[in-house]
Amino acid sequence: MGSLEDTIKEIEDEIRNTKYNKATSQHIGRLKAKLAKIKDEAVERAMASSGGGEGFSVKKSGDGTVVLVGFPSVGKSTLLNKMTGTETDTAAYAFTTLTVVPGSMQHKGANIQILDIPGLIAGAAMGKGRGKEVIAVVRSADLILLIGDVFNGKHLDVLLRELYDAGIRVNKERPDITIKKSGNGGVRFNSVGRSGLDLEEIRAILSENKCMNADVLVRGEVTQDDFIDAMRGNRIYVPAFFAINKVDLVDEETRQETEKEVTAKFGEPPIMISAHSGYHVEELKDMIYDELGFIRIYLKPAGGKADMEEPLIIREPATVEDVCNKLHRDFVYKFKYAKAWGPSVKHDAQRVGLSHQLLDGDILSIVTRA
Ligand SMILES: Nc1nc2c(ncn2[C@@H]2O[C@H](COP(=O)(O)OP(=O)(O)OP(=O)(O)O)[C@@H](O)[C@H]2O)c(=O)[nH]1
Ligand SMILES: [Mg+2]
Repeated sequence: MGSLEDTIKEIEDEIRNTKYNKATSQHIGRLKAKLAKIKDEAVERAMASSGGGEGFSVKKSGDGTVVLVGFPSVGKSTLLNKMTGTETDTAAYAFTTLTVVPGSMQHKGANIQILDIPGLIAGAAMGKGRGKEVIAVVRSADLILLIGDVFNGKHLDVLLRELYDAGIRVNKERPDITIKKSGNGGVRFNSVGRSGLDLEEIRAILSENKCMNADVLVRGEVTQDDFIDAMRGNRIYVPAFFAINKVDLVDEETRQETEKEVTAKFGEPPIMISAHSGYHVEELKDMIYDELGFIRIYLKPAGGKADMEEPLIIREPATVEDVCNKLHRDFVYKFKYAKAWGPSVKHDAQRVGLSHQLLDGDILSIVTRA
């Protein structure tokens, strides 16, 4: 184990100590690709060896799933209880929660699933402290709510690094990179717009993964890390934001300090809350709702009146097909056509197909075969 950690550290040091320029870019690319490979393999080994994990997985349900991620004792379970009325154990000692506890929160008509998980610790990506199960749950969420408390804003880096090592990329669009391996012909590289990488760098990175022949297409500007991510695969891109809990315990000055610290490290200000007193918890619910990007679709039975009281809640981007799938499994098979009124169409009662993109406030009438 020690030697693997040493190897990782050695490579990391070398990357840090090499200035990136035209002459070193291939070397750095190769080192980074090597590092990613070693780390991925270590994570895979840890995941395979740390046992089956009894009944840890939870079925996703509701209109969207949020997972609460943070170190032990920051108040994740207390917050879940506050937001959902669930009764999970909370306690003043670490590792109170040992499994995934789901709760559901009703907000503005949406039914949002909230998952409380055991506290994440350093090394989680490598399977430490039920890391395997925790990471699997985090990877499946639609939104990550990172939670810290006023005393440990500093631990933020560790939290973000664990997620990163587990292949989770927060608040980042998936870079538009296609790598098609081929039998021969070497590496061919095309880009739409300025990619930021050159053929030699790409070739160096690919060869580190024993890939000598490939067609590469990059749209937009990307980094070496983006390219390595695309090559390794198995990366997920999830939105996330930060909440700092227990603000009731400190004075205004400490609050502001923590807020500043987190903002500097994370790139955007956290929401300051108290799960105990409920301070800013309603605002937090609003943020979750907005972040999940819900839209409301009013359903109208053919020949009847639209139900303007209880819209169907679905996440953007949503097509008619997505709505059908949410209503009933058979709807897509029996689908004839649909009619729409509202922001997504040019005129009332416009005929639309399964692939039509819906917008917030649309009224939809689906016509199926008997
Ligand atoms: N003063 C104050 N205490 C809080 C707040 N939120 C949680 N606590 C306390 O902090 C302790 C830990 O809370 P938990 O909700 O169990 O923390 P957790 O993050 O679920 O911890 P693990 O399950 O061990 O990962 C408990 O004693 C809570 O009562 C808060 O907003 N203010
Ligand atoms: Mg807990």
